[in-house]
Amino acid sequence: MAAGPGADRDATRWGIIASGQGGCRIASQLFTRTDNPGVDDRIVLINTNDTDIKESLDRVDAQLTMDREMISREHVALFGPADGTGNDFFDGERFAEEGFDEIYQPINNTARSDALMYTVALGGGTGNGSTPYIIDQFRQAPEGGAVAGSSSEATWLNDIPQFVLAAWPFRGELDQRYFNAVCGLSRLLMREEGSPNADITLLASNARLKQLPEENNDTEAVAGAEAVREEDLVNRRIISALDLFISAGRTASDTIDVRDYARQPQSRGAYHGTFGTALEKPLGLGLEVAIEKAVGNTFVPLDPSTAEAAYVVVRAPQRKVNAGKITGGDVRGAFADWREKQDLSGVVGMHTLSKQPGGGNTFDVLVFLAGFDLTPLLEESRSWERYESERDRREQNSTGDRGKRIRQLEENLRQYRNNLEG
Ligand SMILES: Nc1nc2c(ncn2[C@@H]2O[C@H](COP(=O)(O)OP(=O)(O)OP(=O)(O)O)[C@@H](O)[C@H]2O)c(=O)[nH]1
Ligand SMILES: [Mg+2]
Repeated sequence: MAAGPGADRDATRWGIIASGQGGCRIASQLFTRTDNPGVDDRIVLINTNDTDIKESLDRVDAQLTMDREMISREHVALFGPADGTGNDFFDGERFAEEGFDEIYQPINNTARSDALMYTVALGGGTGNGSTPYIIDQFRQAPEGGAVAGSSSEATWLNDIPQFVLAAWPFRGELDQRYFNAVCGLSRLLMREEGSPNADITLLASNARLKQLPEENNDTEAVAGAEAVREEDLVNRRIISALDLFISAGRTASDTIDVRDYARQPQSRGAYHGTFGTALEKPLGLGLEVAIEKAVGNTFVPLDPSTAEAAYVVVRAPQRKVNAGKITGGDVRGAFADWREKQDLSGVVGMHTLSKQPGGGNTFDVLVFLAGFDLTPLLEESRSWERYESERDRREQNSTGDRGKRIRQLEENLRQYRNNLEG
């Protein structure tokens, strides 16, 4: 998976850090491709459990472009006890703290980059427990936290942008999953003492992604095949969106820099966002129609009029862009029209046209919305009620300190949402 034809020395080099089973399954998709623009092979899978990592790779085994031994040697980190966390994020966090060196070394060796993208499923204990902890430690690097003790070469982490793709549970999972999800969201958005943690938490609801209409031919063909698991469909959609998100800083006419993705939402107090995609649309279809379609397909339920920031990335075949069949001006115009129609003129945002090497007759659209009201997500699958019932159940079997921490996480999330409204 060497730097491919689209590689550009000036473009942002991303590193991917996947934690827990869901996170590792999402990122394992990347090992199936000969070319990962912007990522190459800077991918690390971390888990408490070797069997789960094997399982993630088994799922894509026939399509792997790298040998398994090499993946195990350079792209895998194991930490904590092999029997896992029993779905408890407090334990996931503690194991990450105790095993930080095991986690840090492969990241430092393999995922050294200009920006980090974490992938995690929020319903679990391992990914959910460890990811906010690692982000917090890296935010303090190179001077502070666990990194300072483990390496003097941590300067690449200094001020590094940290994004997280966080998957919300499917419908009908156990209460504990929604409990984990709510607590994990709070910990990604804010450190426990109340300052920001991840730069942007990108939310993707499994429940929502499962029910969205099939997006492109590829997915339809796959969906037609037998024994395709719902997670695999969801994961492919997530990877398609991440590809577009990452493509924006590369060979584009109006380039969106990775820091723009964070800076503008953050100036409005927004540290969360989501994607919507419209893939493989025929060139000639109105761009505004495609943007609307992408907004209708957001990865979490939301009201777009509550967004604080909106970005649009259009990716089209290089030959068609060079021939003027689709231009940066077209994208700018469609983005402006759409914003006006949606009454989003006051919202910050940017747009870009990125070029896909080669030819073809279709284009892809990504919208990235940030800072929207979280209520529809917290109501989805009765997530909040289920969080509360698990919280109350735990309070009855009181475990002192943890009970206090849960209240703090809840308060932080409330505070974050209030700040957004203000
Ligand atoms: N998007 C997505 N979600 C998944 C996938 N596999 C599991 N999940 C979700 O992940 C949640 C469970 O988290 P896991 O990632 O399995 O947990 P973990 O991080 O390994 O932590 P443990 O609880 O210690 O096993 C559930 O809510 C599932 O819906 C996947 O392949 N893709
Ligand atoms: Mg697990």
